[in-house]
Amino acid sequence: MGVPRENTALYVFAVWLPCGVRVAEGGHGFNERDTVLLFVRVCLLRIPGEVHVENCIIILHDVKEVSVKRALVTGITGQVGSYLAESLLADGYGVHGIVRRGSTINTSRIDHLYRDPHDVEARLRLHFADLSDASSLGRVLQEVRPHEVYNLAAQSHVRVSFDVPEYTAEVTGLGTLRLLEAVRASGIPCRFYQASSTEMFGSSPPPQSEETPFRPRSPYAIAKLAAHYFTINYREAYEMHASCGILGNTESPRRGETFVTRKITRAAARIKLGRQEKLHLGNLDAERDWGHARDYVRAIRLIVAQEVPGDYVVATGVSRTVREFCEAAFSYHDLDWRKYVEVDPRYFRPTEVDALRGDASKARRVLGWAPTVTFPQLVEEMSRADYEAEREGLTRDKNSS
Ligand code: NDP
Ligand code: GDR
Repeated sequence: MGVPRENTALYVFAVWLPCGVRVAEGGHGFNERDTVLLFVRVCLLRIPGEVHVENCIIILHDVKEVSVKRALVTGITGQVGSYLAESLLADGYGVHGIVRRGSTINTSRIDHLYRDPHDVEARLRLHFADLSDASSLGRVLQEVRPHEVYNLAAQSHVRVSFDVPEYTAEVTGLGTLRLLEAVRASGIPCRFYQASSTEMFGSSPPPQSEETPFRPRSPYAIAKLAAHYFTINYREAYEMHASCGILGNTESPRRGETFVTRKITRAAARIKLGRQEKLHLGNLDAERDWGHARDYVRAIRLIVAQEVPGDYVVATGVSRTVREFCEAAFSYHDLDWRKYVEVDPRYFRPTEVDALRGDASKARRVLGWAPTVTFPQLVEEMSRADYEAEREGLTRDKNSS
C-alpha cells in the first residue's frame, strides 16, 4: 500500500477592514470566527486578487500547493516518542500524539514542542486515548486519518512486567493488536511502525540479528513478541505496509529514571552534589548494547520510508556490562563507583537476559543507517544532563528554604 501525499493549499493573503486596518495576514490571527468564515469563502475562489466580502477586503496574493503528511504516534510522551515527534515536526509533518489521562500532567518530554491548539500553525496535537480502549483508537484514527502510525506505547519496564504481567500483556501485546485492527477496519492506507525489542531474543546468545531465534525471558518480552507477530501477520494477511524495528536498549537524557542507565547517571550526579549517599543496583554482570535515542529515531524513520515493509534490528553492535556503565558514569565526576554502589537482590529478575548485542548489518545495508553516538559519548551526555538538572534543583531548593 502506498502512502498518499496530501496536497493542501497554502494561502498567502491579507485581510483589511475598510478603515485600512489589517486584521489578518498569511495564516495568523484566526481567532475571530468571522475572519475565518471570510477567509474560507475567499479561499474557495482560489484566485489571487482582491475580494470584497461583507465588511472586509481580502487580498489573496498567492495559492501554493504544499504537502502535509500526518503521523499518529502512540507513546509520544515517552522517551523515544519525544525524539520522534521532534524529527517529524522538523520535516514538516502534522504530528498527532495519543496521551492517556493521569492525575498529574506527564507531557514534560514534549512541552518544548507544544503550542496552543488555537494557534493555526500548531502542528503537534494531542488526543486522549489508550491502547487498552479499542474505541478510543478507532476514534482518533478517524479524526486524524494519518499517513503513518508509530506504535511506541507500552508498559516498557522489564522488571515491572513481572509485577504486572497481565497488564503488560494487555497493553504491550493486545494493545498493538487493537491498534492494527483499528487501522485495518478504518481502511486508511497508512504505514505502520511497531516498536519491537531485542529483549525478545532473551536467552539466545549474541550477536542477535533478524535470523536469531526468539527466546523471551519476561512477560514484557513475550508481550512484545506477540505484538511483533501480530504486526507481521497484518502485513501478510492484509498487505499492510507494517514494519518492526527490533531496537536495542535506547538511551538518552530523557530515559525513564528507573532504567539502569538513567538510575546510575542520576545517582552519580546526586552523590557528587552530596544529595545521595549510595546507589543500590541488581545484576551488575548483565551486558547490554546501549545506543542513543536520536540515532535510533533516524533508523525508525528510514524503516517507515522504505517502499517495501520489513523488520530490522537496530543496535550499535557494541555491548558493555552494567558494571562498566557504573565505572564510566562515576568517572565522569571523578568518583570511584565501588565506594557507592551496593548490590540489592530486590532488583534481580526472576529470569534475566544475560547478554544483548545487536547485529544491525541489514539496517546498514538496506537503510544505509549507522549509529553516530559512541558509548563514552552517551554516558557523558547523560551524566552532564543529570548533573546540570540536579545542580539547578539544588540551587532552587536552597533559594526556597
Ligand atoms: P517509555 O516507557 O519512555 O514510554 C512509553 C510510552 O507508552 C509513554 O508515552 C506512555 O505514556 C505510553 N503508554 C503506556 N501505556 C499506555 C497505554 N495503555 N495507552 C497509551 N499509551 C501508553 O518507553 P520508550 O520511549 O523508551 O520506548 C518506546 C517504545 O519502544 C516502547 O514500546 C518500548 O517497549 C520500545 N522499546 C524501547 C527500547 C528502549 O530501550 N527504550 C528498546 C526497544 C523497544 P505515559 O507517559 O502516560 O506513561
Ligand atoms: P532492560 O533495561 O531490562 O534491558 O529493558 P533496564 O535498564 O531496566 O535493565 C538493563 C539491565 O540492567 C540490570 N540492572 C538493573 N536494571 C534496573 N532497571 N534497575 C536496577 O537497579 C538494575 N540493576 C541491574 C537489569 O537486570 C538488566 O539486565 C530495556 C527497556 O527499555 C525495554 O523496554 C527495552 O525493550 C529493552 O531495554 C531493549
